[in-house]
Amino acid sequence: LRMESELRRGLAQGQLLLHYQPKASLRSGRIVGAEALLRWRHPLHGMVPPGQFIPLAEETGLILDIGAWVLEEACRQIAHWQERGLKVPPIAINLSSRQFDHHLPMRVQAVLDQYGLGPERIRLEITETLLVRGPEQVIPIMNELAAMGVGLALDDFGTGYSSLAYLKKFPISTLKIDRTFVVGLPGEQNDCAIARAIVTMAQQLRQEIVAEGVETAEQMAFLRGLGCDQLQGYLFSPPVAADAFAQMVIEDK
Ligand code: G
Ligand code: G
Ligand code: NA
Ligand code: MN
Repeated sequence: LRMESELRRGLAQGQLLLHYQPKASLRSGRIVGAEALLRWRHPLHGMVPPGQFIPLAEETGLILDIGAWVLEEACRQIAHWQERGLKVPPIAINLSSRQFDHHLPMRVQAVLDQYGLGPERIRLEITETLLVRGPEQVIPIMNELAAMGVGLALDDFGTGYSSLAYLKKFPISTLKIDRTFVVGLPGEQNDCAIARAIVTMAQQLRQEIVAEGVETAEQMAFLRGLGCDQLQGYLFSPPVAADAFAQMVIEDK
């Protein structure tokens, strides 16, 4: 209860911020995207990672206000970078399943309009937990976002409920291979088989594929060999503050 009110106050008092983790092309090595990741700078406890407060925010519904803040803050930051002449790649924003209602497309459009951004400037990362509500609930919302030109990425792929039958009905432009399958590459045969199957399937479905949690050069080499498009992970860069990310983009020539 105490943490809930502290988090609410933290949101109101500007204690939340976004870090950005770059995604690199496995072909060129260039920065081709980034994921915005929430941080809470608590006045006493310092930087609190989202794993420690997002579950509570989800339970209490505070994630709706936090999610609205994240969307706006990411768009504000992108617009700010663009005004400075920075060529920032598309920024992926995580969405809680609870944000995924029929108002969402309109809300996203309003924030894009507010900051004068085209839909290709952002991506939305969703997780398989959305599917518990059933495809008839979520597919129309996904279709609306896709029609607006906002790309959807399915995060943590392979860990949740997703049935392959649903996958073909979803207008998903990107699959993110969960890091639990990346960690064992290239030594673990099972992880190799799973990674290969996911990449092959994504290619057939014409989805872009991002490997998460890439920490070693051996993992990178294996994923490149599979034809995976992008990597995200500590090997390339941890999540960094906005200014540090901007500097990486400037130096990425
Ligand atoms: O950065 P870290 O590994 O601690 O993130 C933990 C979890 O928090 C991840 O699953 C990530 O997707 C989630 N997360 C990070 N930022 C956001 C956000 O802005 N919104 C939502 N809903 N989840 C986020
Ligand atoms: O659930 P989601 O995929 O959004 O989680 C992203 C989280 O993974 C981020 O909070 C980030 O801190 C973490 N992360 C990013 N790269 C790596 C990595 O190379 N190794 C590990 N263990 N975690 C990572
Ligand atoms: Na994510
Ligand atoms: Mn993920």
